[in-house]
Amino acid sequence: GNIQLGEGGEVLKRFNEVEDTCLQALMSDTLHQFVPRYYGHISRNGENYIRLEDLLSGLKQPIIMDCKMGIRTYQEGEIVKARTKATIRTDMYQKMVKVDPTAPTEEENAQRGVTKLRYMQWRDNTSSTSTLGFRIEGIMTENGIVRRDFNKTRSKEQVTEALLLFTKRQAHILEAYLSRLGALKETLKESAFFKSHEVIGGSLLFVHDCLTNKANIWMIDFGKTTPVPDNMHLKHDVPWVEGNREDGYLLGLVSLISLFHVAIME
Ligand code: 4IP
Ligand code: MN
Repeated sequence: GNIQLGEGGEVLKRFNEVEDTCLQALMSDTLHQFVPRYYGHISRNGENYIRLEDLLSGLKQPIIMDCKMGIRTYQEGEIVKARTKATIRTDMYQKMVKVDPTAPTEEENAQRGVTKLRYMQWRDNTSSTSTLGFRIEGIMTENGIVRRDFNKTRSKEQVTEALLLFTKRQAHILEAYLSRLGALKETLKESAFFKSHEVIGGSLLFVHDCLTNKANIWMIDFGKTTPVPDNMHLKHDVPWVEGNREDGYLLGLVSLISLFHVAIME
């Protein structure tokens, strides 16, 4: 996709102004320990890239899970766009039909398209995003096999099942993740960046290595993370109503912690 390997063992990600600004700010925030190290940007073959620490460097057999955090994955501006200048997306209609042929309305079938807002809301409601405040986007197991078929993984039981698959029920790995999730929660509460930013579409990347027994989590993907006005402080653990900018990031983190607890008991 939009990730490449750089020369100094770093990772190059397609440049995005919003993400670049966030990463810069994060380097001097308490959250820096949960964010890949940022080395500025670089231009290569006429394309601009963000240079980031390679989170997999030194790992022999990394096992990876990407969880997209928050109770919604679209920005409030998407609602405005749908109301004022709705673009009909055929690609999103097709992605929708592939997962559930009965999902589109008669009108959507007739136009063979949906608005981005409609697609994103459908994705959030079909997965665990709306109810649990996060969803599993993908899991890569040791032989490099990637599973991305978690679109309809919605209930606590289904998510727990996926966590057990990801960790192979290894108690020390589950415990290492729990401890890291707890530390992240405490750090988020202290973070000036977190108070002042609406975090949409950001992921937690879970990485462990069967050979070294190390397990870690990282905050990644800040392309839709935006500052709120100076007089506004987000709580991240209250429901979203249009205009309050709340993302439910902490609701998702609390769900994850509780489901890792359930997984340990299984
Ligand atoms: C994707 O849907 C993700 O929601 C992307 O969000 C989003 O990109 C894409 O919108 C949308 O098609 P699937 O994951 O179901 O394929 P993210 O970047 O957070 O992964 P945006 O642009 O919203 O960041 P389009 O408009 O880029 O296609
Ligand atoms: Mn992501």
